[in-house]
Amino acid sequence: MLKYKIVLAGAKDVGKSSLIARFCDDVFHERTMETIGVAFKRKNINVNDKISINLAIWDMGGEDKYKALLPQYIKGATAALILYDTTNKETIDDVNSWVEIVNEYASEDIIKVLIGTKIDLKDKREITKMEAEELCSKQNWCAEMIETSAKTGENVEDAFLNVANEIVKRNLQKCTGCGDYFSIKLKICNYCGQSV
Ligand SMILES: Nc1nc2c(ncn2[C@@H]2O[C@H](COP(=O)(O)OP(=O)(O)O)[C@@H](O)[C@H]2O)c(=O)[nH]1
Ligand SMILES: [Mg+2]
Repeated sequence: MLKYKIVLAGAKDVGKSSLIARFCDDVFHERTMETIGVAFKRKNINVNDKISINLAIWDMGGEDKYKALLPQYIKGATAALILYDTTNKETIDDVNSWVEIVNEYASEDIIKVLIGTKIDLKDKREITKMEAEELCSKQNWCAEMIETSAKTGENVEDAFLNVANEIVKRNLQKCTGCGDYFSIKLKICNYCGQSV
């Protein structure tokens, strides 16, 4: 089983824990417990019928005092999901500070995705998708963004699937012999011995 670490970051109450709960356990709670420090979950995801990868998903507490933990936890991460709340403008202003930490402490080739949350709250929306996309490219935060709702489940699976697809694209190659996927760092398939 191929294992990868992904880290969620973003201001308090943007919906990090809720996104993980929807993705991992298919549940949603209107009232959630504040994440103290760092929480952790594992989940397998199938990228196509051939590859199943195991995601170790790290949930960071959003308060400033926990921001100090990110440098330590982002090390060795394959992807960082940076969340803002589409119903709270302040949270997108906070994205920059999280991206800066990721850029400083993560490996250079880390996959970064910006995620807008709570799109079920249509009447409360303060940031349009277009505004977020513009900010994202102007500030050079990352290449990809997606909007989600942990309440309805909209785009939640897709948010993680996009990351998983990108992980596969960057890290694995398909063996011309057996058809299995193996690390791009290897010159010989570790399943059947076929050389690249
Ligand atoms: N309506 C709605 N509420 C959400 C959504 N995601 C999270 N929430 C609510 O926002 C609050 C904070 O969520 P939480 O996951 O604890 O945020 P965290 O601090 O980033 O982990 C909770 O009351 C959640 O129920 C969503 O997609 N839609
Ligand atoms: Mg939380």
